[in-house]
Amino acid sequence: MDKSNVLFLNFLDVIFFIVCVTFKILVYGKHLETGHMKFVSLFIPTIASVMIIVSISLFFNTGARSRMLYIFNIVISSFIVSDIIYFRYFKDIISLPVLANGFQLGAVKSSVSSLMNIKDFLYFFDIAFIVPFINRYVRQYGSNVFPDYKLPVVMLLLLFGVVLDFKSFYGLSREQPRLLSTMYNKVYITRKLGVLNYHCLDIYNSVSANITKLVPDSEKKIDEINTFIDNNKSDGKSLKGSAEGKNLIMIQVEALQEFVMGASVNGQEITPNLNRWARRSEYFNNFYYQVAAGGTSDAEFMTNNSLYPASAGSAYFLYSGNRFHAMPENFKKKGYSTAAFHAFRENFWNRNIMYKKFGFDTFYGEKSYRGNEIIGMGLSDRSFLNQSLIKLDSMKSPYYAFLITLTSHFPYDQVNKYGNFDVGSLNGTFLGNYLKAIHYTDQQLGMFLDSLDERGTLKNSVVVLYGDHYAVPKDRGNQLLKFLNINSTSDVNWEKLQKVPLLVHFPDESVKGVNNTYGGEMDVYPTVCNLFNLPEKDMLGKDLFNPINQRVIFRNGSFIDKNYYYSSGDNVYYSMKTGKKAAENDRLRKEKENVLDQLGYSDYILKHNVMDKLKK
Ligand code: GP9
Ligand code: MN
Repeated sequence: MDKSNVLFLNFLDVIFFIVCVTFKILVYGKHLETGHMKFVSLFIPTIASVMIIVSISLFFNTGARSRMLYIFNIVISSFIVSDIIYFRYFKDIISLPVLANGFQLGAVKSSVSSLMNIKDFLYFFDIAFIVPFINRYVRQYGSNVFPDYKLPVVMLLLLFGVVLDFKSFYGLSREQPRLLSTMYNKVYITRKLGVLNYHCLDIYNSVSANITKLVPDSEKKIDEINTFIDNNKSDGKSLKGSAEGKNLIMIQVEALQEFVMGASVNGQEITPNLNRWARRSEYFNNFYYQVAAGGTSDAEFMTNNSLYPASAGSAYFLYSGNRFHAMPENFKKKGYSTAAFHAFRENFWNRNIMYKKFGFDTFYGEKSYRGNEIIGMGLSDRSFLNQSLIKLDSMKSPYYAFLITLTSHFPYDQVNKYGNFDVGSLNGTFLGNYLKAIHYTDQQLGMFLDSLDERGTLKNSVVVLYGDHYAVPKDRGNQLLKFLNINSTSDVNWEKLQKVPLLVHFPDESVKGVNNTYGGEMDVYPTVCNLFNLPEKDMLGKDLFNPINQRVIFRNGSFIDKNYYYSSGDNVYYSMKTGKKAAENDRLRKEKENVLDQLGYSDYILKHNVMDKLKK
């Protein structure tokens, strides 16, 4: 075979691949129209992933090399074009679990062809009209990579790609620690790491989750879980069936932390409306959020399933193929109609798929609302709650309605849209901004609850309202401790602040008062089952009106109760009374093991998808 005299022509296929595929990925990045798209930052991970492919291809002889690059070009371009079409409709990137479930559930409502654009096919132009010629040329005149130094050259290129790529992944994992395992913001990952890295990460996460599912489940383990579930039920009958046949309106409030309840800033109540409604409700003041990496979605997952969140990643993505016995399905068996309301992208946190799995008849997402007032991430709580009132009116009773608010979402920087709540010396601080945001949301919730009251809806409805998770991250903790006049920065004091309010409002306010029972999001579903007389079969939480214990378990194995806080990270117990460290004793050690068992049961149920094999 003749060799070309010009070196670069020997590697025309390689050079073309590097230039063209990098260009395609960068242009695609621009399609994601996320505002401040930076080419430079996308360039590094993109070129890194391209170099990895190229270095592997250089191992082979010219024919195989050009064919391999050709196939990769086709695969990458197909990913890009399908992603673009998907993005047009969902404003998100395709992922394997979504593909596996979404299409089968009819999630793609609009036909693919109507979303296609003739320009999309430009991504295939080179594949059809250029690469075949280049490949023919290279097969004739091209040469293998420097035969004498093949291994070192290839290894060097590979190392270059891997190190550069690793740097980008590492940087992102530092910037947003839970992002890579949960993939909750796929657009962001793609923007930061490039489409190639994104899809590799997606495949890795899905495959590793599926491998654990393949291990067969054991009868023994299922018996053990069933025994636990049996012993976990209380004999108490307090308020049993007291809400039978009534509606349930459950409101999950974004970043509503408990410390704002009853508190004032600059001489004014922060949450005057929630304070007023708390007085008219059963108010749980020792109620903790128990979310892990799945944030908001973990809170929803727990309150509707009484299962713990995934130990890593998000249950909404990892277990979207599972069978659940969720609250909506349970209500539906009693003839209820059910709907979820959240005016944000339907597929964010995989909600469109999970809500169907849970048995919601309807999901009113972003597309079901008029986008007439945007604050921060999306539709304002004011508009969301106003439009939801109308939707609620049209629901067939009895119903279960689950609403999730959005405006008071981190980083609380839309201060001039929250109204003019003056937080005095806290103006311009992170905490001050949060107080403004939550004051705004409190106003909208007040309007919503008052309207339900005026319409007479509350006469035949129970309202459950709680916060999803913390508002103030630990690295801003000092501002909060100062605001609350807490001098000690000890772990137990911080932990005591990780509460969210829980209000249960009964028709005619037949039950109200402050309830000190220790509980958390895991306990909402069993509590609802008791009130509405729903079968309570396979839940890991407890009924808060008939508590069998006073313990709250966190995903990382820490737990808190009236007397002790156990911090799993450093394996230390604290006395709740004195705040001082406490020595481990037999009872505590047993408790610690028991906690890990319970988390393990939840993991087992999810990983092996055995909900239907548990207690009937
Ligand atoms: C968006 C919202 C945010 O739909 O639920 O989730 P978070 O970031 O709080 O987990
Ligand atoms: Mn949230």
